[in-house]
Amino acid sequence: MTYKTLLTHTQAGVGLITLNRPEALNALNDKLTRELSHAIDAMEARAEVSAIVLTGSDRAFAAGADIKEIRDKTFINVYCEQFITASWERIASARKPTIAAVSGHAVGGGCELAMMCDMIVAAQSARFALPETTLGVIPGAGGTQRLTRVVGKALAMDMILTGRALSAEEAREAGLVSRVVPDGTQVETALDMGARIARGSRPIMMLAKEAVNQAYETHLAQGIHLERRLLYSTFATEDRKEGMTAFTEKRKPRFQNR
Ligand code: CO8
Repeated sequence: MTYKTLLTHTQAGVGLITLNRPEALNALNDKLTRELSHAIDAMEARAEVSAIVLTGSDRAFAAGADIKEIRDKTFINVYCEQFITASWERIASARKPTIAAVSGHAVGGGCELAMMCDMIVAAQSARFALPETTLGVIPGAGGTQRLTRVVGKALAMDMILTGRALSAEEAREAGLVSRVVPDGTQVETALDMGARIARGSRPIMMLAKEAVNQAYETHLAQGIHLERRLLYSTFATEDRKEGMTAFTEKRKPRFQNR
C-alpha cells in the first residue's frame, strides 16, 4: 500500500517505517497515526519481517501531536473520538521487536511514540522532551507512565513539569536509550540490530520480548513465574533443539521459525 505520511521498506528481515511529514516535523496527525497503525499491522502479518524499525528525519523523529489539528477540539471531541487510544498505540502492542531510530526532536507525542518501542537508538543530535504542560495539557500517550518507569520519578517530574529536554547522552545515562551513535547513522544501526534479531528464531525473539515487557506489568514473583513458563515453552520449538544442537556441533544454527 502507498501511504501519504509514511515510507515503508523491507530488507534483511527488517521492516523500516519512516515518518514522512517534513513540513510539520512529523507532527502526529490523524492521517499519520492511522497509516502508522496500518503499516504496523502489515509488518506484523508479513512472514519475512522479524523486527520493525521506526524512524523520522534527521531533523525530527516527531514533534508531537499535531497542535494545529487538535487546537480547537473540545472535551466531547477527544472523549468520543478516543483521541490517542483510537490510533496511536499500535506499535506498543506489536509482537515483533521494535526499534525507534531517533534523530533531532522527539518531543511530546513523538517522545511517547519512541518510548512505545522496545528499544531506542539515538543520534547524538536527538533531544527527548515532554513539554505538554507548556501547552496547557499533560502527556497523554503513556508519557507519564512509561517515562517514569524508565527514568524514575525525579527526572520524569523535572522533564514533565519544567519541559526540560534530555540530550541523547543524558537519555542513555537515564536508561531511556540503549545506544547513542553519530548523526546520520541511527537508521543503519537500528537496521543492523534488526537484522541481528532476524538471524535468530522469530518465535524465540517474540517470547523473549514478551517476557521482558512483563517486567513493567507485574510483580516480581508473577513476572518470574511467567518467564519460567515462557522458557519451558521454548522447549516445544524445533528452533530450541536446533540452537543447542548447532552449538554442540560447532556450527551456526539454521533456525526455521518453528
Ligand atoms: N504540530 C503542528 N505543527 C508543528 C508541530 C506540531 N507539534 N511542531 C512543529 N510544527 C510545524 C511548525 O508549525 C512549522 O510549520 P510552519 O513552517 O508552517 O510554521 C514547522 O513544523 C517547523 O517547525 P518550527 O519552525 O517550529 O521548527 P524549529 O526547528 O524552530 O522548532 C520545535 C522545532 C522545537 C520542535 C518546535 O517546532 C516545537 O516546539 N514544536 C512543538 C512541539 C510540542 O510542543 N509538541 C508537543 C505537542 S502536544 C503532544 O504531543 C501530546 C498532546 C496530548 C494531549 C492532547 C489533548 C487534546
